Amino acid sequence: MSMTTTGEFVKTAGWLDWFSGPSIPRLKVPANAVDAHCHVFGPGHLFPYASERKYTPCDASKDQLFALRDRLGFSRNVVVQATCHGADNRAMVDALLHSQGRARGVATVRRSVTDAELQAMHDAGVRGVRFNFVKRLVDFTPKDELLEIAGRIANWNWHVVIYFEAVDLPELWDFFTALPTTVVVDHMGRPDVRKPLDGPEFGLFLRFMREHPNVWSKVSCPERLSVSGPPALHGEQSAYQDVVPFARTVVEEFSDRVLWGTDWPHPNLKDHMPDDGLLVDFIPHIAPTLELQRRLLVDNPMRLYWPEEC
Ligand code: 0GY
Repeated sequence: MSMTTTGEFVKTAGWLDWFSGPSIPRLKVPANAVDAHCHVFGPGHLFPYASERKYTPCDASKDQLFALRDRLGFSRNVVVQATCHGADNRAMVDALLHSQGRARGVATVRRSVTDAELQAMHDAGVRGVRFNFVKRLVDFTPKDELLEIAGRIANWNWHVVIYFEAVDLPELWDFFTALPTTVVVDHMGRPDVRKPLDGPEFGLFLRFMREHPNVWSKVSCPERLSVSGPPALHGEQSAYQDVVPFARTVVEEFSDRVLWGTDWPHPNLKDHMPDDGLLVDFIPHIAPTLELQRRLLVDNPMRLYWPEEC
């Protein structure tokens, strides 16, 4: 099915739309499972895409996100502000407000954000801000501005989500380790899975987590990190196998500081669009025991996003 972008927006050339018929996962996730990394896009006629965006996606509404949540057997979402909406958090906040308390959010804010705006976002369910260092997605924001924001959001007991490429970790190390809050890394810091698991690059990421107990990691996005590819190419059992050792290492060593998410609606994929049901069925490859699955999908995200219910 082809999906459109509404309003005056035209999708980026070659854009891959999210997959509208995901399979029902064979894995029955535990009660209260949280999809801790997903987005909403627009719809553009209600929530226009930001002028500074680097891509124009197809629309992906809150109702479509909630339908996916139910189909996959999940209970809750963490909706992360996508860069195509810049620092205009209205689409994300609207999703939280219509979730009946079953969604929390991560916002993008600028230095100019007021305390009243932060409080309103907190009341809607926002619990973090995202700092993005992936150059194809955002323009540079000065580190002193980000540190100032981190200091302010700490007053609401929010955390900072950081998105960066593995090669940039050495340069960003001092900044990341100076952050005063819990720090959540998107997609394990995007390891190059062609490089060795025990090589210096992934070794630095593991050291980052070992030496800093405030650092958590999402073990999401095998479809984004994999070079060996999806099930259609290699058969379901070997889907994204090159990512497994990296994610499993992180899950097993830091089982109380890992989160998982679909990354629906999967922005900027170039070669294939994953079936979200199969992504759920990938979880036992990286979290092989029921105990690890419960920590990854329930205990950890609940502690971070719904501590009042723990
Ligand atoms: C992701 C990954 C990407 C994009 C964004 O906010 C975004 O635009 O996060 C990406 O292109 O790698 O986590 O959704």
